[in-house]
Amino acid sequence: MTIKPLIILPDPVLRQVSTPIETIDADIRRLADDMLETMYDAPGIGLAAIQIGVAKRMLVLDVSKEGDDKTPLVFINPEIVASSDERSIYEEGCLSIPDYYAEVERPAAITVKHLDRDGKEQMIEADGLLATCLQHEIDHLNGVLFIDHISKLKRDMVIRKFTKAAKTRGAKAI
Ligand code: GNR
Ligand code: NI
Repeated sequence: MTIKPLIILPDPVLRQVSTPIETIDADIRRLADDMLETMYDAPGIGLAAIQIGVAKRMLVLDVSKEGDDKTPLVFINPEIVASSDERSIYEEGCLSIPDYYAEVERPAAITVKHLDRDGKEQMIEADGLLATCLQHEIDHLNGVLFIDHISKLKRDMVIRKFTKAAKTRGAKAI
């Protein structure tokens, strides 16, 4: 297993729409393992493949509490098939937008259809942090970031800050 470098805002790769996975083979399972290792190392509670530069519709997450047993989950080609009218607000962060947090309102509960790492069809009902995290990750598969759900003023501020930081990093590398 390998820890992969994370793609950071404003890298346009984060805006790519990921494509469905057709066959779940050894390469895909290795990708899932690398994503989990990268997520645990960060540390984060979720990761989409595009965050390590792979435009495939796969996400991993683990919303278990610290101290409890780890519960790594792999979702391949996930689809939200139902969303509650009830909404909930969570303070979100993103490994691709380090050290920035903002409240986001989303459906409180969702039903997700997907394939697991063995290629078996699964359907899960999620609420709480799991529902929020799944929606955050499925957004990544569509090139959407959590800052797209906040005010344009705040979003532009964050993008400007990260664009400046990226330029400084580039200049330092010269
Ligand atoms: O680690 C993460 N924490 C988090 C907190 C609230 C809502 C969503 C998340 S996902 C984030 C990891 C990440 O960037 N996944 O794409
Ligand atoms: Ni994210």
